[in-house]
Amino acid sequence: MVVRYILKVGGPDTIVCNSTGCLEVFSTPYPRTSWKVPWIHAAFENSAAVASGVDRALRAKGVRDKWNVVAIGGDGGSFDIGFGAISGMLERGHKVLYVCYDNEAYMNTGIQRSGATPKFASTTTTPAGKVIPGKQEFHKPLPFIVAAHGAYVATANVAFPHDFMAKVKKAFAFDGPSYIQVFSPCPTGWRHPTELTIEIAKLAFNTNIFPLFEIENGIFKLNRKPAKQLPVEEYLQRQGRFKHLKEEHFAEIQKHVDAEWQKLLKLDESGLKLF
Ligand SMILES: Cc1ncc(C[n+]2csc(CCOP(=O)(O)OP(=O)(O)O)c2C)c(N)n1
Repeated sequence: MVVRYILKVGGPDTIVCNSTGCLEVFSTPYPRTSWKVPWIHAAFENSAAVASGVDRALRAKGVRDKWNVVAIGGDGGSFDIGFGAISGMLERGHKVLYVCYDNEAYMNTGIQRSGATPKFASTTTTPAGKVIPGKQEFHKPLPFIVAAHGAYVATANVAFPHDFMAKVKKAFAFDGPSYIQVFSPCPTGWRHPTELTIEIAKLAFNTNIFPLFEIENGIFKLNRKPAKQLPVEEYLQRQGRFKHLKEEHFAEIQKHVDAEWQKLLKLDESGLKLF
């Protein structure tokens, strides 16, 4: 879904640099490919560096305006191992859109925790049991870390395709680096039926677990607010990775989500230029 929406906006004149991960694996089973646009398989950690090189090469050839350049990586490839390459791409000011499809763990290699995995999620490296109730840390605030570099930043969600595509359009038009983090449930890793994917993605929005916002010219803007905020249990209880959670865990997550949401509301109202 993420790729379909990006390419609906970008069209055939789009060059894709793809980090190692689920997307690369399932879209290129040797000797076939699902891609009908120029596509480069980067290593796990360096799609942002490869895309930076593509940007420079197109400039050298005098054809930069003809192409959209997008780097795509999972959250492991973006939050953790590829973070240095992303930071370099942003700091050098390349005209590249980096899209992180955020399925909240290293899924391709069997559901290991990443810096994007939410607190208390059970993964193979943070297994819920007698010792710990799943991952012990909250996730890394990557959109803000990216925004501090001066890039155009947005969050998106596969359940809101028009919002996502409008942000992709804006990013491709922006003369500099941009970053979109798109919420993308993984039925295998989150242990929910595939047909609940969009329902779960909508619940992440309606519980304020994954807010939709932009940071443009350093100014934070909430794009939409849930008509009625739902309790986090509604989202968490539908997924096997959270099935061990007790009342106290729900309460801790709710408290954290509410505090974060209050912060975002204040930022939104302030109109403050953060970066
Ligand atoms: C340097 C390096 N370390 C480890 C791996 C093994 N590896 C390949 S894909 C992957 C996980 C990818 O996770 P993520 O970026 O979150 O994408 P997803 O699989 O969830 O789509 C790992 C650990 C690798 N290819 N290269």
